[in-house]
Amino acid sequence: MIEGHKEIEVPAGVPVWDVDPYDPAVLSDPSDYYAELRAKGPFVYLSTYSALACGRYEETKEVFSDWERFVSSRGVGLQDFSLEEPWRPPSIVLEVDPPYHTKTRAVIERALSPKAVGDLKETFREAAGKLVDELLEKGTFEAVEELAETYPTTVFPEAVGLRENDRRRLVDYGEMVFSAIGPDNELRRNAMAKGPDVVPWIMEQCQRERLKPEGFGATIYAAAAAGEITEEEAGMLVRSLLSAGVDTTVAVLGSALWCLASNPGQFDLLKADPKLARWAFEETLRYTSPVHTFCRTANVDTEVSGVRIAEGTKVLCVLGAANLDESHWPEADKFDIGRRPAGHLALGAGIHGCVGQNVARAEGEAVLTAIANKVESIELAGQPVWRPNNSIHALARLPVTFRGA
Ligand code: OVM
Repeated sequence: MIEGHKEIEVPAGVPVWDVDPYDPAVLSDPSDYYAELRAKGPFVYLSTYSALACGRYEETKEVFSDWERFVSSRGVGLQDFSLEEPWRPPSIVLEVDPPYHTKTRAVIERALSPKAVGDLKETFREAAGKLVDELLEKGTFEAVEELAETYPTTVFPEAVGLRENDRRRLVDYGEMVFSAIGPDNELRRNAMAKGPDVVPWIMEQCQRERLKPEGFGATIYAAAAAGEITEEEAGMLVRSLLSAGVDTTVAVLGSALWCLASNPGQFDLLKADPKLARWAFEETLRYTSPVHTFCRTANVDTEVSGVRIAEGTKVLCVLGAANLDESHWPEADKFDIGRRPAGHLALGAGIHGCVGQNVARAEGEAVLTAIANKVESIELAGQPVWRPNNSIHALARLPVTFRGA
């Protein structure tokens, strides 16, 4: 066993690479690692973890979306849940396969439907306008804390219907669930150390009586009242919202601001046509991949692009590398809001594709539209600092200056 999964042989023709993708230095500045991973071939064997990794667009998409051969029920991190006990009861939507997945996914999809999210758009826009006004007033501010964290932790708990909001615990829980996808390294251990304070609070907020009669949580509990799922399953699906809905949007908003601050020509295009906000958001997803890596587990002996993959093999699907693959994306390393990057893998692909993407887009569009309408220039006011995490690519600090029109 290695990191909770079976040790595998090096498949014929696959290069052995001793890089540690979870080294904080790689996580903070992954572009060389991404490029080398793609250059080495469709798959590499990571000797540090006895696992395969892929970072070319085609193979990453194939492995990530083929739920029959590459299952999620054995965990989407390095640990194989068929061999080791996970750190928390598995998610009943992320870490399961059909047919069970089909049922839970339908419930959460209904709660986060285009109609449900459409009803929130005005509230999201108002909150974004107000926040951007406040930041313009300040001029220079810390964009991770004061924008990227503040916005989602204001609008999202409200949309879920939480009666109690605790920004710190919501962000720290995200840090835990996403670092849990990686190896038992210092990053994971530091995040997990907050568990005793954070986990009981999160579990408490998932209970029916803790939720308002309207919101995503209420819709999920309505499915329990209708007998579609149990009350306990409803609580677990609310836990999924709180697991996946905070750190991801925190990451993408910080990165969007970084992209605009470092590409003033692109910000000019956005200001000239604020309707491009949705494409600026989409291109930020492709260009920065807020979720950089998730794993799958081969559940059968199989083959991808001529490479034999044995049952029990963990495959790191490096979404961040696939989204920058120059053989799929012309001028992949350019942030270009005119690109319309359909098919990027930042939200996954296939049956496990991000179920919260309507919510994420509504938040992103609201914030970027408010910035496009109100802000004349965005400048870096200091060095951006990245925050290494085993599966999230996000900034820790981003000092910026907004100047008004
Ligand atoms: C969950 C969940 C879903 C997506 C991502 C995630 C690791 C968690 O259902 O708990 O983060």
